[in-house]
Amino acid sequence: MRLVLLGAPGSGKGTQAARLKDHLQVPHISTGDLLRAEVAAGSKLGLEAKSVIASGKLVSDDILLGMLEDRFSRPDTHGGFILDGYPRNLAQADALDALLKKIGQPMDFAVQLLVPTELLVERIAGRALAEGRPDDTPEAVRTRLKVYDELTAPVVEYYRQHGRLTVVDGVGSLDEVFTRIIEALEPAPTVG
Ligand code: B4P
Repeated sequence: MRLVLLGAPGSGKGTQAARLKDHLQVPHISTGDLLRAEVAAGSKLGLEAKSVIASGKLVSDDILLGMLEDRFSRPDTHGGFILDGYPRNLAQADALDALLKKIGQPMDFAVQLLVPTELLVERIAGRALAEGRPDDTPEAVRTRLKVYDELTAPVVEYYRQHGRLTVVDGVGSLDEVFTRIIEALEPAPTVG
């Protein structure tokens, strides 16, 4: 299965993708994790991305596409994947479709996790205390939510218009949200 998870920061994409990966037996590709690994390794790309991530803005489309092409060239993606954190703007959505067409792996589903803003802020504040991620500061979170509304929300419409969007209520326990996603991915029973 080829799946993309969409949702605002804190909506549970990374959290649910980690569970879905075991259930669906396909790799979890998180562009946030790929970028954080570059930062941790101190690579040239990581050095370029570090301050952009900490500010809550988007890293350049060119860097992301290069990273993604590299990831999709690995054979573990040939049987499907869960993409989390990409696309984050319409240019990335177009680039992804072109890339997947080129490798003959069109997207099956886009799942949007829907969570109200107050709850997003609360969850990220919880993670800030637990993990101290540099982009979980109140100022960076404000920027990330604004970037989501302005640049990423249109991506949800993009998948809706292409008939590939499923919206899932992201409020509830981790198990509840997980079960909703699995149910949303199941084919509708045929009648008669
Ligand atoms: P990401 O790593 O994608 O960060 P995110 O949007 O905050 O989502 P994440 O997956 O981490 O959190 P989740 O909702 O699971 O991106 C970080 C940065 O990298 C971006 O700001 C940008 O700078 C850069 N970047 C990444 N991709 C890019 C791209 N394509 N283009 C340009 N730049 C890019 O969880 C959040 C918290 O909620 C966790 O603490 C979790 O435990 C909690 N939670 C989850 N589900 C819950 C539930 N049901 N109940 C209670 N708590 C829950």
